[in-house]
Amino acid sequence: MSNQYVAKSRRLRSTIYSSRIENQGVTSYTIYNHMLLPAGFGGSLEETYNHLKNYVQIWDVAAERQIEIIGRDAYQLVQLMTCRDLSNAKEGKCYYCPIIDENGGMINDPVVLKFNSEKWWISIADSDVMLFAKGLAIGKNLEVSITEPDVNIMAVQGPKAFNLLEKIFGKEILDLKFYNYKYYNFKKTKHLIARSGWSKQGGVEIYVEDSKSGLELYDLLFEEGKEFNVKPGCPHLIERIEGALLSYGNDMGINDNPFECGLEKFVNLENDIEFLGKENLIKIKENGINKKLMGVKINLEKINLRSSIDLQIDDKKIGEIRSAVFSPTFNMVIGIAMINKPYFITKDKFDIIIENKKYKGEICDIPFV
Ligand code: THG
Repeated sequence: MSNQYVAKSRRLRSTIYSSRIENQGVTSYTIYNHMLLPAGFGGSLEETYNHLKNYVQIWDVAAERQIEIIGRDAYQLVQLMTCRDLSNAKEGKCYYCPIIDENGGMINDPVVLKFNSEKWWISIADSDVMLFAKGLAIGKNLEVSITEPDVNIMAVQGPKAFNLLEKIFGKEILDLKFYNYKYYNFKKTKHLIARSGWSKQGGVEIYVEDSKSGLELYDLLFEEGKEFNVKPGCPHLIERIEGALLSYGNDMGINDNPFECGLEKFVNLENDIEFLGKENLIKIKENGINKKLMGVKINLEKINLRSSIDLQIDDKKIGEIRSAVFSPTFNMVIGIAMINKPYFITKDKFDIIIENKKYKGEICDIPFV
């Protein structure tokens, strides 16, 4: 296989950290929300995985863009887009929310931050939520302003994250609870810090609005982090599959509903909140689903997925694998697959053909155990 470069341009946006991470040796990018998202820093995937699980990494995740909804009808619009009940949402909290269309299909799976009922941020995965929100607001005549402010998130992830953060922000930062956010002072600038992030290793996300102060903080994190073996990093394929953190566009899309994605915990159909696709989700819940995201384990030492691959039993398609990687922890390939009924219940063994060779795999629950 040959390698090609992606040509950068203004349309393919850089982040405020791009020049930093390029000096620090970023080796690959992916594109996310029309923006550069680092995907590798040299070294093997296993080395960076071990590093993330033992030390602390700083990630440029500015491509997790904020869609800001402000105005009298802001709550109504945010609620219209998600099946998660936000009627009792609290200021200072973050909410993982499926955003769905009129059929119940997944549009996005952002983290939603409530500031007050008239100001929200939707921290989006890779799809154009701003356009969807604008269309709804115009069609429904809602009094809101919808923008994408230039907020650049840096994540601090890993078991040593709080040792490092404490050096800069003091003991106070240790009291921040999971999926809560607060403003913390760094010199003369306040930064919004949330205890969240796309890894299961713990840490925070710093929503940088003042880029000058943010870059100063970025540099200081590396300086103060030396004793904790800090390194630049990025969302990690092995770690996120092992932790079953879903990736919109990879694991799911507009043709999958939240029940099929295992997100039923974030679907509230019992009260009278109004959101798009509610009728359909009620029907889907009554009738049951025909496919479901499941884990798969395959007896293989490596895999490099660029598109989904069918899974078969006796030459009949029973589903498709959508993300996969070799896991050092399980010592085999693990993956996330959309499995048809009844196989997501019966969990039979299946065949997968890669480069004309047939391998055996099995279906399991996610998270993997
Ligand atoms: N942080 C922020 N914005 C984001 C992401 C993020 N936007 C894009 C993308 N990631 C959105 N997708 C996810 C997927 C999973 C989680 C967060 C964002 C996640 N899930 C928790 C878990 O599965 O353990 C559960 C959350 C809960 O229980 O409420 O963290 O990472 N800012």
